[in-house]
Amino acid sequence: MKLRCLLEALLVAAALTGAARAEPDATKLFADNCAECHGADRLGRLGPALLPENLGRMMGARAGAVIADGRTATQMPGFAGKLAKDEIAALVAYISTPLPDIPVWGQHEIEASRVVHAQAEKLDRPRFDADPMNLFVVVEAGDHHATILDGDRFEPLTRFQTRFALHGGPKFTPDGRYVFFMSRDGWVSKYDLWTLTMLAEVRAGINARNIAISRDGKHIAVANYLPHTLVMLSTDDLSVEKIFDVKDKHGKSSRVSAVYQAPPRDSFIAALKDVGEIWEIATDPNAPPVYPGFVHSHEKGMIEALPSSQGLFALRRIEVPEPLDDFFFDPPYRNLIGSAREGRAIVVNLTVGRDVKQLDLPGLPHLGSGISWTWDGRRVMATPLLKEGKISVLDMQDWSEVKVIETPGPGFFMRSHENTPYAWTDSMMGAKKDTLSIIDKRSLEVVRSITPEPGKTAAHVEFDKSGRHALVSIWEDQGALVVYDAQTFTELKRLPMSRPSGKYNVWNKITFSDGTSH
Ligand code: DHE
Repeated sequence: MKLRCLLEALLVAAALTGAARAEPDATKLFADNCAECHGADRLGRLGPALLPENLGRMMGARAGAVIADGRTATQMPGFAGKLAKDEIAALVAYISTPLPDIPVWGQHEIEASRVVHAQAEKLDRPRFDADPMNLFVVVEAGDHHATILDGDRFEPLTRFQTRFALHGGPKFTPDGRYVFFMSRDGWVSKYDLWTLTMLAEVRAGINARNIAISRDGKHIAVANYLPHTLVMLSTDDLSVEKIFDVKDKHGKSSRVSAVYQAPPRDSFIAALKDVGEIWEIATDPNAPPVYPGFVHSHEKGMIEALPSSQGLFALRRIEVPEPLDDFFFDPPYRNLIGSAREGRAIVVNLTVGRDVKQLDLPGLPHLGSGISWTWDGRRVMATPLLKEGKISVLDMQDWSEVKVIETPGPGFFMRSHENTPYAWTDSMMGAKKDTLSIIDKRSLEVVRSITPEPGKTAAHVEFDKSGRHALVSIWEDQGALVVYDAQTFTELKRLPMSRPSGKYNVWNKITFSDGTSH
């Protein structure tokens, strides 16, 4: 009897040990704990999509910490009391694994996602007395909010919740009334700055990069990584106007790294991540026909003419020696400089439609953050390097390097304004992340360093409409927006904000100011 009891006890113990050793079932854990908010397909519902492409730097230990402790100021609870450490680790591994197939996200899915919050009203002027041309839209990434700031008094007009993880610059209609935001989950939101109201939203992709607005303000282009599409939306009601299934002329599919507006050309220019083509898409309804040439068809074993197109959304393919992302354009939009892999940059002449120069630009230039101005009688552009504490200044005529300006560490953004002789840049990617460098655009020397708060990341500067004030972010969850006098560099005001990742001045954006991003 005793022996049987002992045996039974041993069997129970063995079973328990075995249970403790069994691998946690991540699929079941996800279905039980996460699917309700993040979707059984991981594509997002109330909560964001949980795909490696969308999570970016939120993967690994950071994702584990969020699952364990939750996220403040969101509906994400902490699971530390409910799930064991190995179960949390299994969930992290699960959401870090790409989906086996690229999900379908076409016209039907986009249209079905539409949320209409309010109708636009007919108004002659805004509902407030602040200058509508000097408003700032401040994206607060810490708790996924946006603040609309009066750029004369530096006082918030309103603050509202945005979609999770906005990325890239919001884009404004040419009259400055409406602004469009985009989230990494592909949500595009239309907001009325005159009534301070969110109007409508659609999900144009599953993992999106950025948006651009057409010269006439009628169309929005959405660059997607997932699926491989470039989506055209009407700015009126966010309805789908066209979806480009992005493939090169040989049929190879590609992610879209970014899309930009080229105002003098009345077109969008898109950077393709995986193929050696740049796409130009007409936003002029009367655009002349584009003949994209011929291709060898492996299926049919013959040379085939590619379909030509004309008018609105006519597609022109520009072949380049290798995939380029992160573009900077010269002011007339005749040339672009794009970064290729291995520290190389390629200049493409958009008029003739081919590459004209290759440059060595080691240190990973962040061309999208570049700015340009006239120096010593010639046009120059300057771009921070993501891997080195340097600013590279290039002559835009012959693309030679005019100067390399040393900064305390690698930076991400650079900003200026027509009415200031200074350019401001950060060192947020290095040890001196708390320090901004102010460069004199005449001497190309750093003339001042500013540390808004020791030990706290300082980054992303934007000027007001007049260029007299520079607004700087303290890029922390308990961060701030700091207003500086742009001539004396003295601090004028500090507004608490939650990781204000970017700020965008209506006037500077709609006039394509030299010192800011477009
Ligand atoms: Fe960005 C703009 C690409 C990581 C914050 N970023 C852009 C643009 C591109 C780009 C192409 C221009 C789009 C536009 O304005 O319409 N960013 C990339 C990357 O490829 C990269 C390195 C990797 C990635 O994961 O996408 C990257 N970006 C980041 C970040 O980690 C940042 C610092 C934090 C975040 O919020 O994701 C970041 N990117 C920004 C911001 C802008 C931006 C704030 C708009 C700057 C502006 O003033 O216009």
